[in-house]
Amino acid sequence: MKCFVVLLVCISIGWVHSRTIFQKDNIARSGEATQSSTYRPEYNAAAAIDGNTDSNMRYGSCSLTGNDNPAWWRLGLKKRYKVDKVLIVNRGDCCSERLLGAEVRVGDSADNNNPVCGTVTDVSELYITVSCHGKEGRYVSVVIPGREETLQLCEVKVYESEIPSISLFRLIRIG
Ligand SMILES: [Ca+2]
Repeated sequence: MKCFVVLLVCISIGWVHSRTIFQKDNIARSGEATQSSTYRPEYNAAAAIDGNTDSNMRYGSCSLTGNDNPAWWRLGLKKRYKVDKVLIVNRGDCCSERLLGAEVRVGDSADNNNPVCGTVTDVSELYITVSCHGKEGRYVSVVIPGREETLQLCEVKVYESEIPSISLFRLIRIG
């Protein structure tokens, strides 16, 4: 009986661990990105979801729009997700302040007219996290409203909300 309990505990630890890894997956990598305009071909929207967080624009892993009003970048996901948080890697070699006021929006509208999760108010750090608290949708957008601006994103990572689950630990306890 003791061996059986130990086995169950081991299985449940592995199961919980695997779920933890799954929940931390960056779902942005499987989406398709587009933006209001592209300053030069190498600064295309997909550079912000290529998995490379290099923040130096010259190394070709950042997206960059023209001077648009509004400038926007949009990620189309393969299905609807409940979004926990969005991590943005800002440009590091220049002009980080351009991202001030940028809004992260999540929803089902393909024209960026979606609820706002949060606004970038501090660009002192390269990595900016915006909490979306489970807002649901197929699209994640970064929009700079109200002015002409260039939008530059060296990486955007999107994390899904945790999926409620019944712990096997609990089942064991019940048993
Ligand atoms: Ca990148």
